[in-house]
Amino acid sequence: RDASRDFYTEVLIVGGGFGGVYALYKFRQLGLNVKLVEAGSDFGGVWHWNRYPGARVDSEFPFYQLSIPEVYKTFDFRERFPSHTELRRYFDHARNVLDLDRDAVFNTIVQGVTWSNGKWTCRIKDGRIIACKYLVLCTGSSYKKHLPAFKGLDAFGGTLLHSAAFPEEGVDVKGKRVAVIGNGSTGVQIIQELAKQDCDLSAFIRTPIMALPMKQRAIPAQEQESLRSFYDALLKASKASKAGFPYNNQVKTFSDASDTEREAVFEELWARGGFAFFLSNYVEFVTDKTANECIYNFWAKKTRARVQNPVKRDIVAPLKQEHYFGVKRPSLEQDYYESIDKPNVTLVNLKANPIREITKDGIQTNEHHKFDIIILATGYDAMTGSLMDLRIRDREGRLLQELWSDGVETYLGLMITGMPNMFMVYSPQAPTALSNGPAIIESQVDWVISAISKMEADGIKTIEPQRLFAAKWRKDIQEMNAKTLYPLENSWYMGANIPGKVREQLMYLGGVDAYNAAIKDALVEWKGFDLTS
Ligand code: NA7
Repeated sequence: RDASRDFYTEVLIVGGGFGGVYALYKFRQLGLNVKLVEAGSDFGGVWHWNRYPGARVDSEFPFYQLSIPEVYKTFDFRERFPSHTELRRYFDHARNVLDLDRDAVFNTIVQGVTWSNGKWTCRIKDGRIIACKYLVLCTGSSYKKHLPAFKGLDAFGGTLLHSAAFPEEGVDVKGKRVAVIGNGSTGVQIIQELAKQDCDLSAFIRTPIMALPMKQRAIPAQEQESLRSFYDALLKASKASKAGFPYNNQVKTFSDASDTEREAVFEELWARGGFAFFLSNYVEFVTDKTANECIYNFWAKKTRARVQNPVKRDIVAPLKQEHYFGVKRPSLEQDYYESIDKPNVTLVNLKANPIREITKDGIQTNEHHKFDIIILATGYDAMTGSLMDLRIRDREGRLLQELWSDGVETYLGLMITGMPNMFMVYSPQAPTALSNGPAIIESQVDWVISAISKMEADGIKTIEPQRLFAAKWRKDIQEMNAKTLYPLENSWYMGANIPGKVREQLMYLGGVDAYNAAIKDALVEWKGFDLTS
């Protein structure tokens, strides 16, 4: 083994998406020696990997950015909901302005992490070893791709792609027969885009998503300039909100509002576009079946009116509610419902005709469909997959997979018992996927920075959560979850999209604001932590 490329750093950040970039920026300010390793060849995280046609974020301008003045003062967004190319331009800009490359090592896949003698040792796939005192995992929620175990998947003779692994040069679909399996937020964007191209498109739909109108628009330069001086305040406000956007909440409860008032609220939220209809709606939709049905009915009325083909209409927006609204992640669309109406688009309802196998030249349901290209928009082993792939062992040598074999246990969604000085960002048991990404990422990184600066100042060598506190954090989340409709849908929030994964709520449900209060409180007197000095 060539040891010449091994190194030690005080702080090692794993992952170069929003979390990693913000952490690198903050650790430099703290004056610690810091390095960032990234599996890909560039910064960007999900925006480095997701290059499929139509890829775009569902968080609106100006909230989907980091509160780093050097970057936001000099970057112009062009659209209310930026595309993947615009987001890569954003990361390139951050990279140049902050000279991020100075502390970054790309194409570096961590595949073994152990603790001994007061430091973490990371084994890299190519044999290098990197050691550190503090390990900060910014590996994201959606890194480990989910490839369903379809019989015959390997036998397909055409082009098989997962949505997160599109070639940089794109895929030519002209004149081709293309299948898209899945209609989560990814599938919706791909279907909407490919439907407009000269191809025969088939969308395989198991659970129809409830997509909401994006109301995309260009951001004029003048509007951008007039808002720029408020970015700092707006981004702070997003961290003090429920879901990472400073949206309004309803003043009246669902049950106190009359039918006319409810209808007016729905219309107003619908007209705003984006996630307003989801995040500013009556909060009871999460717990109350009647409120949920009422919101569903409004959504179905609006959506059904956009689909002319009656068979397709019933597949994507059934008249009678079959699934709860908003407890599986909704997504945003521009003209998805008009797109699927086109004659070159076929919908296959997988509830009636499940996939039996993938064949050499297509997909077998109760009939055989021939394809040149199959796109798996089948999601991720979300929240835990990227962490487990690091093959982290606790101080006793037990793998994270063993520790979490009966379910995830973290303290504050930030640390794991038995894993001192290891911090997680955009992690399970935080409001992660229920929040606008940068808002929760910054909240967590800011906490890690405060914790480590306090440790350094007070001569504390290690911190580690006490088991009782971690167990209570977990129990509180699951108890809160039991009072909601989340357990009734098979979402990746619940780990329910991956066969064999423990079915449990993976998100903290109290909102970004309450989460921030809880983690700050724990820091005051190191509540729930064991320290060594
Ligand atoms: P999602 O949201 O997990 O969606 C995956 C889709 O793939 C969903 O429609 C699934 O149907 C479908 N799927 C998964 N496995 C199968 C099998 N075996 N057969 C048929 N259909 C299947 O992933 P996305 O990439 O769209 O979005 C991930 C996140 O990225 C998103 O939430 C945003 O945060 C951004 P199901 O609903 O399980 O019936």
